[in-house]
Amino acid sequence: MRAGIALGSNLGDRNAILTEAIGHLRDLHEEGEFLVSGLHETWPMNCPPGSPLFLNAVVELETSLEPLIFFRQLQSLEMASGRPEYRGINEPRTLDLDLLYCDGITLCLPELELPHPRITERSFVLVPLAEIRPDLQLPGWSYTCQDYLLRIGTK
Ligand code: PH2
Ligand code: MG
Ligand code: MG
Repeated sequence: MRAGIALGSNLGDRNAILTEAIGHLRDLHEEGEFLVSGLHETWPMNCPPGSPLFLNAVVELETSLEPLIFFRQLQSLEMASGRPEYRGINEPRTLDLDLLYCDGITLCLPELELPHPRITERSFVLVPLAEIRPDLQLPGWSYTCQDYLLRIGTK
């Protein structure tokens, strides 16, 4: 199964944190191509006033783990980066790892929705995702990733 993961950091040494997280994701990757976008500095969207700039990236890898099990692995990596379990909404964080999609699987659980419901409105996800998977079209989408990006622009 190909899984897409959005990475974000706006607290601490963002570059080192994302680089290390990409290394951990590479360890979870099983076979075939490991796709990784560039690191993009982005303005905080829907965050508390005065929030620092983010560094964002997207990775696509191969895993045979069930989506929920894989999601728990991502949560463990977030915790290992020093991120507290409970915090205010969109408070600055060392590491945020959002599971974007697992192939064409759809899932609607309280803790995990697939595909991630806000991909198409977030340029900080669409820009790096379009770098590695421009033609991606997920369940429920009318357009490809590249088309959504053209519609909302890069801001
Ligand atoms: N993540 C959020 C909310 N806002 N803005 C940017 N630029 N990058 C993010 O990763 C981000 C955000 C919720 O997780
Ligand atoms: Mg997030
Ligand atoms: Mg998250």
